[in-house]
Amino acid sequence: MSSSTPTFPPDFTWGVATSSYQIEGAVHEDGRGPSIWDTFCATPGKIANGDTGDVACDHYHRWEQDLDLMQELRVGAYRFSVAWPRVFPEGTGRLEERGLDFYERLVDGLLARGIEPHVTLYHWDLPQALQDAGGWPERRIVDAFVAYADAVTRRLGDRVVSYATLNEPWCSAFLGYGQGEHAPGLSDHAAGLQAAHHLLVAHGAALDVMRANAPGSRHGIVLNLNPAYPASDSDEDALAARRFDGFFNRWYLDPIFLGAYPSDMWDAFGANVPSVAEGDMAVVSKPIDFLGVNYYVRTVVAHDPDAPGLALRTVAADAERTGMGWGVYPRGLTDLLVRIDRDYTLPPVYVTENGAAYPDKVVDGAVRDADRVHYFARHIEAVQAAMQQGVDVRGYFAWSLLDNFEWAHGYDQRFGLVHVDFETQERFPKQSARWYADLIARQGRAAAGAAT
Ligand code: IFM
Repeated sequence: MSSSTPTFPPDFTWGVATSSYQIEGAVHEDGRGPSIWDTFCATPGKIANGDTGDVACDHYHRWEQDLDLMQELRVGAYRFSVAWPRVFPEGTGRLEERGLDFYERLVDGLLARGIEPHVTLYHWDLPQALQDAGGWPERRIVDAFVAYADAVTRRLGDRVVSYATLNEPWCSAFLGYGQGEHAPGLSDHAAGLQAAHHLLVAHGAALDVMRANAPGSRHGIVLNLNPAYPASDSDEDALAARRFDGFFNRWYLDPIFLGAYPSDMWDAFGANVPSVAEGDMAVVSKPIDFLGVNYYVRTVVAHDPDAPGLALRTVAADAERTGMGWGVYPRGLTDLLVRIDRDYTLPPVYVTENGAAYPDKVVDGAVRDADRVHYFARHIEAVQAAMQQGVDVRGYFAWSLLDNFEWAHGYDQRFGLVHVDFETQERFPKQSARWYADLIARQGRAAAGAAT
């Protein structure tokens, strides 16, 4: 890093993130039940190359090696998710202790290495049995989630620094039930909105038991937020951007922080709006200790009267793109953090995911991923810019520790700081991992007051 290395507060959290289905493999081990992603992967045509999470990074067996890698990279925190079907193979009822044993070993292994555990309860791998009973669009899933949250927090307790109920409910609901791109693969707008509502109710309903079981932990939620910019100065484009923002961001932020769905979107969704039981919004808007923000892209939006639904289209505005084809716009992260801080009364914020896939090349046993280094450097500066404008950001988690199973893209897209050879399961840090380790070390030195 140059002399322009940003300086963060000494207690700022520097972490890496992963999720269960994307790295664990071992899908038939220790009593794990099937999840909707096992089923989706087995459905021809859903995943690139017919890839599955059956083996993934084999983290279930190689977790100690992966924890050692984190320690080598000097990360202070690890955000991972618990697989619901390892804990309740049928979704409810019979508890599988061996599943909890695995996560307990992981938590203790992290603590032994001086790394903070940050747990996400739900990162998309719903037990298939619950989907067979209707999945997130069915109200009874709320009780099942509360029982699951109870079991995990009861076992892991205060050893975990933070618990997020959900990761990116926008994806679970709208990609899973509304647009069919993710498991369980339904394309039903109304089902997507009802799923979103039950995800939010489940989040709020679980908080009390989570706090009772782990009073010393922080409890919150992780949202993927996508700032919308109008394609022109016209009022029509400004309104279209506002609608996109409503669909993507406000539909989740408003219920959590204001206790109501945004009225403009409620009207726009018409007959597809979810049924909301009395008292639900008070449950959804229970206070939380932190908000996790996942940031990857911004979206430029134009009014399009011929487009179905919200009468808008997205415009490709950013010349620089990642391997996913996603535009690179670091300033969007600053704008987003400043804007949500202005519009809501926020608890402390963590950037719980940020990162990029690039078509890495292994040359002479190394991956020199300068593009990823550049991506991270600019986004970390963008976080600092938001903090300088008063946003209370407490931490940053790079996505992801390892190259892993990137959902419908299978293993084609590599987000890792650490390269994984999926044939041999050999891992080695990329240039970006060394760079991130160096950044963390420099922040540590700055914290200790030493010259950099
Ligand atoms: O890999 C995903 C992760 O599971 C959720 N957030 C976005 C990442 C990149 O697409």
